[in-house]
Amino acid sequence: MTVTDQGTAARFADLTGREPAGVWSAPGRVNLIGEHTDYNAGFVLPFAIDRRVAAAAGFRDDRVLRVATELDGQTLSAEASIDDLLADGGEAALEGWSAYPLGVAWSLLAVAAERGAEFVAGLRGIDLVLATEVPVGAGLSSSAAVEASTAVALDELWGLALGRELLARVCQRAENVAVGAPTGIMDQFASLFGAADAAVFLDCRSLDAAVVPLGLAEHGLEVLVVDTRVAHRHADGGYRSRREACEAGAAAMGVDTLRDLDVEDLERAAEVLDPVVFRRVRHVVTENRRVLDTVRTLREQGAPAIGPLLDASHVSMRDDFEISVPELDLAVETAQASGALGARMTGGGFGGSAIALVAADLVPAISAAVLAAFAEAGYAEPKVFTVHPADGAGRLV
Ligand code: GAF
Repeated sequence: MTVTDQGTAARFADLTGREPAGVWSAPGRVNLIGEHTDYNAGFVLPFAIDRRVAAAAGFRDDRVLRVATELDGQTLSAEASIDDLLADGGEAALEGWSAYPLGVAWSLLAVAAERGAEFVAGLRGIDLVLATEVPVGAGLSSSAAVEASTAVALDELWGLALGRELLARVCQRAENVAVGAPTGIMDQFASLFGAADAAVFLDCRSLDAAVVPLGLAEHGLEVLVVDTRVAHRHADGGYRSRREACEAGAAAMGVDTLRDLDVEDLERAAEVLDPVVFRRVRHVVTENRRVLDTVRTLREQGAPAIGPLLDASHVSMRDDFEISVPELDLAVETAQASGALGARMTGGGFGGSAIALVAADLVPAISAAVLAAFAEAGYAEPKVFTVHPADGAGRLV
C-alpha cells in the first residue's frame, strides 16, 4: 500500500465499503542532534522527513473505533469502543501495533471528557485505515507518525481542535501509558511541527519551538540515512535504564532534571556520581550544549559547518551514553572516512539508523562504501537512502 491519498482512500473503501471523510498524514523524523535530552527537559533539533504514514478515516454508525493496516502483506485490524476507552484503565486492554492508534484515541478521549458527559456522548465511532512508508524499527519514528496521523484525523473528525502542542502531549501520553514506552516528546513534536527544508528546535522544558532553516539544497547537501536493520525497542532494556540513570544523576546532583546542569557542573558531578552515572550525565549535559551550538552554527554559518558537532555527538553516545552498536559505528566511521561532513547515530540507539551529512555528489560513493563495509564485516545489508526535511502532519484531502 502506498502513502498516497488515493491509495489509502481506496484501501479504506475496500475494507469498509464506504468513502473516507478525509485522508490525513504525518511524517517520520530524523534527529539531527540532541539525543536522550528530551526526557531530561533539554534541547533537541529533529526534522520531519519525506516518508509518511497516511490515515484515511470516516465515521461509523456506532461507537466503535476500528483501525486497520497492512504489515508484511497481511491486513491487521483491531477495535475498541469509545465507552471502553473512556472507562477507568481503558487503555489496559490495548496491545500490539493497535496500541499506537487506539492509544491515541484513548488519550484524546481523556481530554475530550473534560468537556463533559454530553460532549463525549455525542462522539461517533470511526474507521481508520493506516498505511506507512516510514520503515518500522529503523529509528525513524514510524510510531510517532502513526500517532500524529491518527491524532490529527480524530481531532478534526471529532471537532476537538486541540492545537498542535496539546496533540503532541496526547500522542506522547499514548506512547508512555498505552504502549508503555517511557519516551520523551521529541518524535511527536517533530511529526506535528515539521517544516519543509527546516529543523524543529525544541526546548523540551517550555515546549517553545522554533523552525530553523537548513538550506540543504542551497548548499548542495543531502542527509543520508543508513538503516542498519538492527531492530530496537524503547519499551524496555537500554532505553529505560538510560532514563533511570539520568534521573538518578539529577537526584544525586540535587536538581530536578539534567537540564539544570551545565558543563561547568561536570567537575562536581565527577566527584559526586559513580563513574557510569557520571558518563550518562556528561552525555546529556554536553549534548544540550551541542544542540545550542548547532542551532547557532546553522544560523551564522550554515549547514556545511555543523559536521564536527554531529561527529562529537556520536562519540558521546558511543562512549558516554553507550547506546551505539557496532553496525552504527561502522556506518558512521565509513561515512566519515568517505567524505561525509559529519555523521552520527540518530534516535534512541541500540540499533536503528545513522545519518550522514554529505555533499550531494558524494551520495553514490558514500552509499557504496557503506554497503561494502557492511558486507565485509558480515553484517546484514543496510538500507541506504536520502531523506529531505518535510512538512509536519496535516490533511491530504
Ligand atoms: C526515541 C524516543 F522516542 C525519543 O523521545 C527520544 O528520547 C529519542 O529516542 C532519543 O533522543 O526516539
